[in-house]
Amino acid sequence: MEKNDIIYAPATVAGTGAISIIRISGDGCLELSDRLIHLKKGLLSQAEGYSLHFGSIYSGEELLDEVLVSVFRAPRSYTGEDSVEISCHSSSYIVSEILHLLSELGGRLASPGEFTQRAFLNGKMDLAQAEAVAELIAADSKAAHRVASKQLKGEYSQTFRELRDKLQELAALLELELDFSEEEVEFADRGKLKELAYNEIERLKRLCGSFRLGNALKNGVPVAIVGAPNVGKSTLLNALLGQERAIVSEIAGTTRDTVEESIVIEGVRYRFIDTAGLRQTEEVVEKMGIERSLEAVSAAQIVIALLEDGASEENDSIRREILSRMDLGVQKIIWVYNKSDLHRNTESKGLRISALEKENLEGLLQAIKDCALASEVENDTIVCSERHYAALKQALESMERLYRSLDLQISEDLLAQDLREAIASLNSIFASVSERITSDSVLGEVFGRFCIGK
Ligand SMILES: Nc1nc2c(ncn2[C@@H]2O[C@H](COP(=O)(O)OP(=O)(O)OP(=O)(O)O)[C@@H](O)[C@H]2O)c(=O)[nH]1
Ligand SMILES: [Mg+2]
Repeated sequence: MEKNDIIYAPATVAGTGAISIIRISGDGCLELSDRLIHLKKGLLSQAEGYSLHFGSIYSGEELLDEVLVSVFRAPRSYTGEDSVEISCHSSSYIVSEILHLLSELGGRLASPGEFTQRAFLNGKMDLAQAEAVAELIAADSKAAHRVASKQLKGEYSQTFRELRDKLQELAALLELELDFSEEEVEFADRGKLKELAYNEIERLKRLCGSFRLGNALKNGVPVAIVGAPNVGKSTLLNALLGQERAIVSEIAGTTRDTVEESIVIEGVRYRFIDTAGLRQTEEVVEKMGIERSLEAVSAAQIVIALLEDGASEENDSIRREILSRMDLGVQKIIWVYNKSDLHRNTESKGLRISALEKENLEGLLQAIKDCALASEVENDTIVCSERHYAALKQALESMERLYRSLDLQISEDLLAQDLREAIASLNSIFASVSERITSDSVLGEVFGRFCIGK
């Protein structure tokens, strides 16, 4: 891949809208565009930056389309290079013909994410911001959008930069100790080092912990509906979705497999998962279904445990079973009594609903919303990228190793090595190109997941 060669790609999906946009970027792309597009007067290569032009594109002698052309001059463009955007009519024929002409004129079809990769390489954004571009495009709910746009604005990177700076301070303290080690003075006080390391470990832990929520906000909050057979789990799923998605019957053991459907409620996407009823059984297929139910419990952010009034003993064993699969530090559980329509005279306890009569579903929805957002503090950094999470975990491991070693008589060299590793892990999250610490494999991983044209 040459550094500034001319790349082009459609930036819009073919054939769906009225207009399609084709992007071109690289050294000499204005001159190349002049050979493709005929303006009434003047040339694109003489146009000012940030200007809009009307022109025609010919395929041989024949008029192909009349187009609008935006010119962005370096460095004030998305990629930081001279760039052009052609808005043409959204015919798949017109688009493919223009792409063909661009190729004949010497351009190269961009690879996925290559425009953003150039923006990164030209110092327009750091790595986490570049990733946020893809997240923003994929965001399909307000919550996912909010997380992505915070990351795009760079507040997110700032958190990691601060953390990295703290670790560098620690490294400096250790180095002092190294310098003086010949004279057998323990220069930096180990207690102080430990305290500093401890604080950063706590911060790393909090950030790692936010991944579960971040991932949920991005991909939808998984909400598992579990309980004994026949308590009305499938009825509840259907009621929440407002559609007959799962089969309901009075036969216990109707649902054999997990059934999943997602909806957006007040800006947050929820993935509701209906499961097979929990009970002792020897039946092979049902057993497999029940194992899946329990896996759904472990994987959920929120568990709706559906119980039946009166069935106290059965409820107890189910309670235990569910709780044994949960990490209550991060997962939330809502205990719900269903079929309140059958127990009108019972004293009310807990959250009572009737899935069948759609009674008090608002109460349940409120409880779900409270759980989903309880841990989301407005100004907190929420990690939602798998890649960042992996890097954070690595940094955390290195720091914990360092922390343990501080008590032992381990040489400063080794301590410094742990710190260097932790710093490198953090850098890999947000590094900007000027910091020269991003490897090609990281770039490949990040930009390979983009769509073409971005
Ligand atoms: N009266 C009343 N009946 C309900 C209510 N919710 C569900 N039912 C009935 O209970 C029976 C079982 O409902 P399902 O939704 O299939 O129960 P389930 O928990 O999915 O059962 P399995 O899939 O077998 O585990 C059906 O006959 C429903 O109509 C409710 O709130 N009130
Ligand atoms: Mg069911």
